Amino acid sequence: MTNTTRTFPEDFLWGGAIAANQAEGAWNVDGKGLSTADIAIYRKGVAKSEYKKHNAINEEQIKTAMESTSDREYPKRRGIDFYHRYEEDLALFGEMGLKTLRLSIAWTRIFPNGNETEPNEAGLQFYDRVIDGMLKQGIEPLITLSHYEMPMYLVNHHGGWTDRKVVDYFVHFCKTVFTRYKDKVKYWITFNEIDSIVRHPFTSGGIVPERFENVEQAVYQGLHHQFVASALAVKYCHEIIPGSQIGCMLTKLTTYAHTCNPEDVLVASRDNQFNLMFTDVQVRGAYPYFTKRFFAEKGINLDMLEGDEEILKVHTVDFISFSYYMSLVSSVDGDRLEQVSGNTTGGVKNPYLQTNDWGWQIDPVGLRISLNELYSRYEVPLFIVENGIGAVDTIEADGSIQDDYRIDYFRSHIEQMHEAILDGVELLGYTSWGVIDLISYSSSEMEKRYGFIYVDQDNDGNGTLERKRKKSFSWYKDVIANNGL
Ligand code: BGP
Repeated sequence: MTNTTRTFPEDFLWGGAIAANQAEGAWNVDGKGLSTADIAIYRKGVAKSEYKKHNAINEEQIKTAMESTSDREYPKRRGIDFYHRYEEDLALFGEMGLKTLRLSIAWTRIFPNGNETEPNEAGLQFYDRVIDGMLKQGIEPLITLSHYEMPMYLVNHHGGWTDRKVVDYFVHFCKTVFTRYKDKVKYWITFNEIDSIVRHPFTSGGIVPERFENVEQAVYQGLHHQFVASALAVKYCHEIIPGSQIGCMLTKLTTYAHTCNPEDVLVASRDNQFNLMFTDVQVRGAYPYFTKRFFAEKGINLDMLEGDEEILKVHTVDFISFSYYMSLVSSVDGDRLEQVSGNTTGGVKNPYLQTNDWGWQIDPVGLRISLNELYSRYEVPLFIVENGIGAVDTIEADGSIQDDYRIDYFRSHIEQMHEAILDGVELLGYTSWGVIDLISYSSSEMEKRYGFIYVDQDNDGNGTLERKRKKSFSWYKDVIANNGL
């Protein structure tokens, strides 16, 4: 029945999100192996509009990074030292009243090379402590199994996700953590932004472009293996943890047509269709009809094992989770028109919207559109697991951080989320991205801050790492205490 009362559901999961690769640091502690996130390059000084070109990595850069021990050059190695400061951070999350915290388990803490039979006990013990800490604060864990990383051993010896064997290794990792945390964790997510392998094949897929003759073939083969691995994770999650809920995760990119010229509308509709290809496979259990032509035109031939189609069909997800930061505009004349500067996904500038300093177009109504679009297409519960604004914060003379722009961003998005619930969309919860400041994915910078909690660290890693409540901290605390209203 449709909910028409002006309220959020009683058990709505208000929360925050972080990921191992951007928060933990401690990249070489307690037996952890190297992962792609530890190798991703710091792009200090690179113009924001140049990001796209810098998403790739070459042999020489990999060699240098593998030999380096610098966490100045490679900031994700130091994160915000959540590895050693998690107790203090969880206490702050508890104080804010978070009902859930989304975080990821680093594969390389549990299996340093990714392919061992026996897990690294010290890695498991770290997550024992974190999960117990969450439960002590009354915070429901929501765990991502793969968030922008993969063991470097598998990158160098198996071509990343292009090798079918990696599916087995990943499934072994999943079974290990399901078994370990089965009595404590109910909510799981398989691959963070599973579509991201297309935008950054190295971080998400362990694919080094120059090692492949046909990079697109490698990317879609890697994606196919991730789809199968994700479906098998769903299977074993349900088997090992009765009553568990496991979802897929998508970068939701609401895309508008630049004009009502049918050619523009067609381009935008195809972009939206492509965005939903990833959920089509994971929710409906099969590649959608349009992928046949898409793959044929690109000369892509997927190597599928007998039984793959059945695996995808049977083990579909319980919910769809997604990130939402911005909307995009597509045009048949895209190349001639003014582009949105900076953001990694591109597109034409929308004159009706403002952007943050990184060119991401702020569009709360687009969130309502996205929620309705996803729900009407699939009719399964949704979960917003990333939303927020990256901004440069300033510390005032009195030591406070007056981040009203962040409050405005969240207020307007939460309002639209509420409208979508009134529209009838079934929404499990909302976790703000970077509930505490952490290292940005796309720039590896610290100055692109998302948190309600400030972390004293600059782009070069200088700072005390002290945590400070921003103005938005008490604002979000009130939102949760009043169940969103
Ligand atoms: C999503 C990622 C996150 C996070 C966020 C913000 O795509 O899942 O890991 O980083 O985007 O992006 P950025 O850090 O580049 O500003």
